[in-house]
Order: sequence, then C-alpha cells, then structure tokens
Amino acid sequence: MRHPLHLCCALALFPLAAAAQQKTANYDEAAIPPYTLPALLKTHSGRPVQSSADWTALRRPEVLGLFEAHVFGKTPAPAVWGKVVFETLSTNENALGGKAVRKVVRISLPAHPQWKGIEMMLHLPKGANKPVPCFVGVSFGGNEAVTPDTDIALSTSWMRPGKDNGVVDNRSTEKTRGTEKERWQLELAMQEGFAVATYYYGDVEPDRNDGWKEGLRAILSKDGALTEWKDGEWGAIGAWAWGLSRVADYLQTEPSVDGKKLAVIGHSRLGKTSLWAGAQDTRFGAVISNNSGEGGAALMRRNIGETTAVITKAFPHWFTKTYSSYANNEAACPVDSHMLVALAAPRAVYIASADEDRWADPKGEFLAGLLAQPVFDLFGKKGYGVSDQPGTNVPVGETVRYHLRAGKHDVTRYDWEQYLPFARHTFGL
Ligand code: GTR
Repeated sequence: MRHPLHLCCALALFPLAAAAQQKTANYDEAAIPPYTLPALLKTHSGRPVQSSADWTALRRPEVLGLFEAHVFGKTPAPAVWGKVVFETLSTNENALGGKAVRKVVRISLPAHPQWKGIEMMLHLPKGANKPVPCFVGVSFGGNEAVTPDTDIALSTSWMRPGKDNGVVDNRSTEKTRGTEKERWQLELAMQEGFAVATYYYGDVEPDRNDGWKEGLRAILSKDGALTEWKDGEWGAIGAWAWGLSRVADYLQTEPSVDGKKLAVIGHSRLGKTSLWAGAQDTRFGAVISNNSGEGGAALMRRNIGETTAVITKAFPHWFTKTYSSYANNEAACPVDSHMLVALAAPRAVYIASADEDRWADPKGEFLAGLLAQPVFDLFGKKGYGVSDQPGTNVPVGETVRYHLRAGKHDVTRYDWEQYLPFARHTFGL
C-alpha cells in the first residue's frame, strides 16, 4: 500500500508541475504543425453523408463509437447498473433568501449498495406555475460549495485540496461553503425561471489516478479484483457523464421540472464531461461547454496550450486507455473535437472560451464549433454565422453559439448571462 504521506505530497506538488507546463507550452499559431482533420461527412466504408437521415442512421453511431473506442471509453449498458432509485433527503422551501425551493435527492443503485450514490441538489424557482426548464451540471465542490446557503450538509466524499477551497485532509470543511457560488449563478437562474440541478463529481468517482478504486467504475466492473483498465473501457469522464444522465433520469420524475427542456453544463474537465454527456444522452436539448479545452472542445491536432501528451500523462484516468497512445501522435486518432460537437446535432451547443485561458486554446475551441457546422447544416440549423473567431465579449451564433469572455479560466456571471437566453431560445421560451 502507498504511504498516505506520499499521496498527499504528490497531490500538493501536482499544481506546481502543471503551472510550469502551462508556462512552457506552445502558444504560437505559427508553430502548429500542419494537420488534416478526420472527415466528418464520410462513413467508414467511404460513403458520403448527404442528409440528416444519413447522419443519424449511419455516421452518428460510427462517430459515437469512435469516441467510445478512442477517447472516453464505452459507458456500460443499463443492465450493468440496474434499477435507479431516488430518495428525497431534504427540502427547503425558502432557499436563496426565499427565491428558491431546494431539494436534495439521493440517486442510488439498489443492485450496488456499496455505492453511496449521488446527492443531487435541485434548486427550483419559487412560485413557478408550470414545470420549468433546468440546467444540469456537475460541480467541483460538494453541494455546500455551490449554494450560498449554509443549512446544507457538508459532503463526506473525497475531495481534492485546492487553493482556497476549504478542503482539509481530502474532506470538506465549513470553509468550503459557498466557494463555488460565483460559478453557479443560482439566483440569476431562478430569476429567469430556470431550475438548476447539480451534483458533486466525487460522489461518482474521486478525481485522482487511482480514484476509480473507490468509485462507481470499480463497483460496476465485472471483475471486483480489477487491476487494469482495458482499451475502450470507460474513464472517469465517462463515469461523471453517466452521473449527469442519472440526474436527467430523476428530472423525468420531478413534477416541477420539464424533463424535455434540459441543458447540460460543465466547466473545464467538467466541460469535457458535459460534452460527452450531451453526445451520448439526447435528452439534453442544449449542451454547454465552458472552457473545456483539451479533451473537450479544443482541437487536439492544433498542439497549442495543453496537448494530448500532457493531459494523458497528468490525468490518464479521465480517458479510456487507448487515448494515451495519441500522445505526440494526434494524427493517428480517428476523431477530433469538431466531431464531438457534431454529436450534439441537431440540438443546440454553446462553446465558451476565455481570452486569458490560453492553456485551453480558445481558438481551437472556436474552430470545433465552426467545423462541426456541416452536420448542423444537414438539419438546417444555423451556426456561428462568422468564420473568424469574434473579439472578446462578442457572442456569435444560433444553434451553435460561441463567446470569448474577457478574463481567466472560470465560469462567471457573464457566462451565465449568455447561457440563460441561449437556453430560453433553444427551448422556445
Ligand atoms: C487542468 C487541465 C485542463 C482542465 C483543468 C480543469 O489542469 O490541464 O484540461 O480540465 O485542469 O479542469 O480545471
């Protein structure tokens, strides 16, 4: 067994290594080697994809299969996890100073009692007279970090310590309360008539290389004594995305929510997660990727900022094993991120970047939406309407939308001010 001190030092040191890598990465467009993207509108057998029916019946399943086999791994079939049950743990009729009703619901699997389940937190706008649309997201911190209210139980799940996140000995403390409240603009969402459902990603799997051993992936694996993941088997991003779909399951049963109007949202590694959840689960009518970067919306072949080599070394557990083989070998990968964005079609996608977030390659994020457009065209859905990346704080597009926010890698009120009308428009409200 590894000495606990060893693990704790490794975690504390990691951010320094990451910061150094961010400084020495390539940020020069001229230094990007020439690349060719895999074809979007041609099937494995070489047949051109000419209609929305061709895309849906032929090419979409192929592209989804490629992402399963080469990037995120395959999510197990429903028979593997079995029945999903929901238990309301608490209700507060006067959350957010009386602006919301807040429910905490445990989502668990009776066939797998070793897994303690997801503690989903749902904020509903107070006084809504009909079922409301809902944002569905996954958070870096426990429920207590997301809400400014202080009456919510502290998460007991494993947590990664971070700068000012109040995590001590890998557990939440009182200091964690509200640390993510700026990222989750709950009051603004309530004001606009949207519900917001969130869950802490560590409820599904602790975010560290060996976190799967304590998470759902080990519990659902065929072999309890699993020691190594095989090519094509799911990674942590797949497991976190699975959690988003189980929240969507719950929302189909929640009378206050319109289960047909769900927007999946995530930031950074959890933006990669929302893209993958949206690709697999078409109940998400809108897919929002906030600063998702490498392994998310950014084109892997651009080799700017974070690269495949860096991400698969630092976070191998996020992806299926095969993905690491594309480190310094991106050309061999049969997909790129424009194909991940295309998997959302004809549903709506919002890709957001930040101008100081060079590590995530804002231009590469923009290009993925632009290059996915031929698939949206098959459905008559409008995209950016421009081919050059717009300036700072100038959102563009319709079904495929984009903005480059001023500032750092983060989710801010500005971002939510764009996502709310986008979701409203998407859902015809
Ligand atoms: C970074 C990682 C990025 C991004 C980010 C985050 O360390 O290199 O791919 O996902 O973490 O999730 O905040």
